Amino acid sequence: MTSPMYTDQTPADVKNAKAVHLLTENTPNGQKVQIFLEELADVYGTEWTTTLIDCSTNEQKKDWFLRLNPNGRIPVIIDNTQSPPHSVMETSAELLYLLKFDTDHHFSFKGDVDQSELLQWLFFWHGSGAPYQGNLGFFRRAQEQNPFAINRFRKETYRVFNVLELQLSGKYHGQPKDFLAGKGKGQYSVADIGTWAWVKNWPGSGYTDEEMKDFPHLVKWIERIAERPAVQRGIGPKFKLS
Ligand SMILES: N[C@@H](CCC(=O)N[C@@H](CS)C(=O)NCC(=O)O)C(=O)O
Repeated sequence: MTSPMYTDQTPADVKNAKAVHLLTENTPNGQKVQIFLEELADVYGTEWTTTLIDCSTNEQKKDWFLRLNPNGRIPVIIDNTQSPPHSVMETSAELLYLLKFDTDHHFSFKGDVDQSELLQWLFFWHGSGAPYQGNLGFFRRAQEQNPFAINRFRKETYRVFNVLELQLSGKYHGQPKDFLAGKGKGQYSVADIGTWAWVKNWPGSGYTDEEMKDFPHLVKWIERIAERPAVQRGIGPKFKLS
């Protein structure tokens, strides 16, 4: 017998959602998916509903939530147009799932080679960026200060910023790029969305303006993406717990 996806404890707005439903909190990981849904709304009119989770209360560790994501972390999307509803955990898997709405390839690529670049940069940040910047934040905020750990994650995040700078500067492929993946100057894609949501927080991660001068193309890329209305909405008040 299969265990039900929703229980008496599942909030009504989650249970009763009809289309894509997002469980999120306005953190870098949450923002990745928030931004992409806003982008899809601008281009395709995609509609979805949202439940804001307050992770400080450990709602994400409760049984009703673990049925949707046994990892007990936000964000999660549930596609209620599938029968039974289909839940997706892990931000990059969520962005890739939502690409099914991007039928005209505004945020992805038709060609295998360009799409392979998108996947490389999306995975690069997921596996080699977010864990370092996330741990840097964790150890910087921790009551018990551990200089060794802070130094390790600070250096690694800085190194990873430099990898992004190498890609955007075109140092090894001839031409500066506006976006991480795609031919020539590149095309804005979910690889940029997944990465930007974290990297834009460099001041909060403790880097100085002086240090960021080492990454001029990365800083311009942060500013370029920040100008997008969907990005501004995706990190804006509608996703903030009151
Ligand atoms: N690898 C996961 C990370 C998700 C994650 O760490 N989410 C954080 C918020 S940024 C969270 O839920 N923290 C609460 C907790 O760990 O209980 C993903 O990409 O979805």
